[in-house]
Amino acid sequence: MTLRLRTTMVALLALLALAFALLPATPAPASPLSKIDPFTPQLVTVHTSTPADKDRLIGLGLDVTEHAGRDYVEVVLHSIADQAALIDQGFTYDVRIADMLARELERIQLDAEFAAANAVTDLPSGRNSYRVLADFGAEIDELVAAHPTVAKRISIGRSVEGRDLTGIEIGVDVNEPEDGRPVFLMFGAHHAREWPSAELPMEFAHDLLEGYAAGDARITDLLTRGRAIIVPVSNPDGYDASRTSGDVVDLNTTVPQSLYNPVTIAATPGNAYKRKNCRYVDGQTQPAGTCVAVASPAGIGVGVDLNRNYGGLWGGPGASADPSSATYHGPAPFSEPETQAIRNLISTRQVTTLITNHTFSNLILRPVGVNPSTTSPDGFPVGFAPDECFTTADGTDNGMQALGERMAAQNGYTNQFGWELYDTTGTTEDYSYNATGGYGYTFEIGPDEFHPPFEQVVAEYTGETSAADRVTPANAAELTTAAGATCGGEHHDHATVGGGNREAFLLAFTNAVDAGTHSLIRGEAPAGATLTLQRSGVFPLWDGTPFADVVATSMTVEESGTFEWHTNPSTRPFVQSRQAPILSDAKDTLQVTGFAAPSAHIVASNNTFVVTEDADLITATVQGVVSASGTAANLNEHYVKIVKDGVVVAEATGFGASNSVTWTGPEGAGVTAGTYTIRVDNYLNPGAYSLTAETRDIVGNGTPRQFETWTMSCYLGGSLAGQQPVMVERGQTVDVAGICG
Ligand code: 0X9
Ligand code: ZN
Repeated sequence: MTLRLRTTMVALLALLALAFALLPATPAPASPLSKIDPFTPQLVTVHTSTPADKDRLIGLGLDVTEHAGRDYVEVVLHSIADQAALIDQGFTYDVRIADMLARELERIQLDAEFAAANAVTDLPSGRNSYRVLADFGAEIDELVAAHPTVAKRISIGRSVEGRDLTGIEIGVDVNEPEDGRPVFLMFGAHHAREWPSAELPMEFAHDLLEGYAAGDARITDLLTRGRAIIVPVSNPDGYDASRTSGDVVDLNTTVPQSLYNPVTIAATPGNAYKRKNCRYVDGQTQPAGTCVAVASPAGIGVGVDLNRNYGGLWGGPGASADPSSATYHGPAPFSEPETQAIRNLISTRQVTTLITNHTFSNLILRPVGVNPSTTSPDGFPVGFAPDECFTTADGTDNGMQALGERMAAQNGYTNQFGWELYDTTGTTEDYSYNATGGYGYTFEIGPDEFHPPFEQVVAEYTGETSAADRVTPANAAELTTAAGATCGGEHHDHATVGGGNREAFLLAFTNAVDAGTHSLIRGEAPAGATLTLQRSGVFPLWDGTPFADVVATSMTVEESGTFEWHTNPSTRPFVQSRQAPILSDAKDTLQVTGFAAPSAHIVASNNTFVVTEDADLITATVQGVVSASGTAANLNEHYVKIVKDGVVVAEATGFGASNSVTWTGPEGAGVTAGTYTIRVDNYLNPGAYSLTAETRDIVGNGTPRQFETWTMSCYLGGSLAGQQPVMVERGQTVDVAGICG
């Protein structure tokens, strides 16, 4: 029977001493650890001098963090193979944390000292150390017991290994039927190792409930006008594995005892740096415990990246089809029970604002996830989110960018698009925004670690961070230029923080209950009537496949005989922004069959495209081709850019069989006649490519601006009493007459 150790550092040291005492007096024939990959994970800063370098790096499928700047990306190296992949591809890097296991042990030590010195902290719960999985459910039960009319435990589903996806719903009269109030939704721990992302939402639950109990006017107002739903651990299997098998593990569990490792106590980080969920075999469930019992290098190879598994443009740039990749998108959109449960929650409530918490990099990220000039499945640029800017009735801008700015002023983070560091598809907020129109953000909490010493968690919540910890990257302004441009607004760097993430969360909740940034449907109906709102539609996956989606929510009419239903707009942003114009035949065209680039070199090919007459748009598409010798081209390494007067005006840098970019001219005003350069950046590719560029005019609106309606129904005593289509836009209030007949 193998010896399994999960131990504190003290116990480990004792065992190490014992192990050495038991070693044979004669030297072993080889190093006792020679059979074991001695590599411990490292956090390294990879130099990427161009954005394309960054994409090329991401294409390697390594464990890339969100911590990146103009010329670097931080990457976790889990094995010698990871390290070799970097070196082989000619990347250079600096080591930031040379031994993440040692850092893990150091953190355990620091946390023990911190807890010993601080029996109670400034957190709403007073906690002084990280929770374990069971703490969340137990604490939710305690909160509900202490605040029974304001808090309710909910279960939204189960994980791959059958663990409960537990949440807490908070609002005045929370046990009464749905009454048309909007929902502010918050998630933590999609990624296993990102522990603070579960701590902060849980603290916010305490804050709301204790604030309400203490008569705090602002919190009482929020909980009267809306409900908060908090699911602190979205990936409980992975979280539990990371949290509890992150301590030192005896390698005898994976390497049979032999002369070479008599009683070896060697250390691995277990699952401390696991990212994904615990799916071992696509589509199959498995007993609880498999995730920690079956070895995988630092738990990273196994599982689906839940934050690539959602349906919004699933399967596109920044997501991998390779199950061993850190960003494996899974075999299908919503293939995982965890994302299915979240989808079900978002589709059955009117979630007007959402924050999904992650670590790290001090960022507030918002849709879209892909460079806006990338050609989307319908042939037009992906574009900016239609609600990037939105002017409310009072004349102020309250779009997603503006709310991001206000929150950033509180937590001191940088407010920017999801795509600014790297493309992603299939993420939580891209899906929820596309499917519902509810504002959605990813928070990347903390400056530099997945799970830093706990003291930092306290500071991130309260805002008492040290200056050093909240410094935004030197190039933050550069990274957010595009963000500043779109609403005609300015970007601000937040060198100082206000009320920390506590205050940022409160601002998000405030937006969630403000009808000015969503929609309101009002009317009269008999008390006790059940009203429903339903909308079916499709949104495309990245390959263009239509993917069906239904939102179906309900409420009960109260004694007053009137209702006010806070909803998302009836037309989804994706539909609203897609007008599917009819295009003319190609006007000017360029056709090039490319060269075979020398291997392991970055080669830019500049192709001149003379546009003889003005046009509405220019599209350039590059495709890898099979070389004459029959060698299949690496189809993943061509980027295509439209260059005017030496400036890249639009580019597509995704990984895939082809890349296509569409430019509609400055501010969409059309393309003027002149000489353009269509640049193909060809990476590491001995194959060739074909390039097409063409201009076209928009000759009509195939489908004029599309609208969607909610189907509103009234049920009296369980039978259908009336039904109407209801169209309502963002910021609009619609009065519905006679919905119950
Ligand atoms: O890559 C991710 O899933 C997130 N970063 S992390 O380091 N926590 O893994 C970032 C997701 C950003 N999503 C979009 N803005 N689309
Ligand atoms: Zn994450």
